[in-house]
Amino acid sequence: MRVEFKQLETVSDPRGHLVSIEVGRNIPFPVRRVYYIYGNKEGKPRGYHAHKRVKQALICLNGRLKVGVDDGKTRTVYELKSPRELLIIPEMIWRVMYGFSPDAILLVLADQHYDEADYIRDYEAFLHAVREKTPPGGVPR
Ligand code: T46
Repeated sequence: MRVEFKQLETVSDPRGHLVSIEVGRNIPFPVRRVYYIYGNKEGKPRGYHAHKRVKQALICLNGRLKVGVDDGKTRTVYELKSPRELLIIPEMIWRVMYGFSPDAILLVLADQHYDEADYIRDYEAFLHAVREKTPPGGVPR
């Protein structure tokens, strides 16, 4: 699984808009945990970690924010600015969330329950773990 940024199918009619999240259709993993982040203070970035196993799907329900993702080789920044956008982040991706607008609400769907032991919070340790998995030449073991 790779980082994926997708537009969610939206059903619009004169009343407004409806977006449906369905495991196996637009979410490529079972969902065992849902959490959301709101009221994030300006200039207070979050994240700075990777997960050993947890996969997540991020949707900015209101406002906007940026998400920087890093697989150990390439860094990409996504701006989440619409509830129609979905960012899938698989395991072993370093992430930083920043640039939250005051009204931002970030919804996260995760495939596993919360477990601090799943976090890699040291960037050097993350790089080391990624390089162990991918030897020179880039062919994963
Ligand atoms: C991630 C990004 C997108 C819980 O008790 N249960 C939970 O499900 C989560 C996610 C966190 N917590 C506790 C652990 C910490 O004491 O909430 C506190 C803040 O967590 P953290 O500093 O890890 O939050 P963020 O915003 O840096 O990262 C979170 C998720 O932890 C992480 O998995 O990918 O959002």
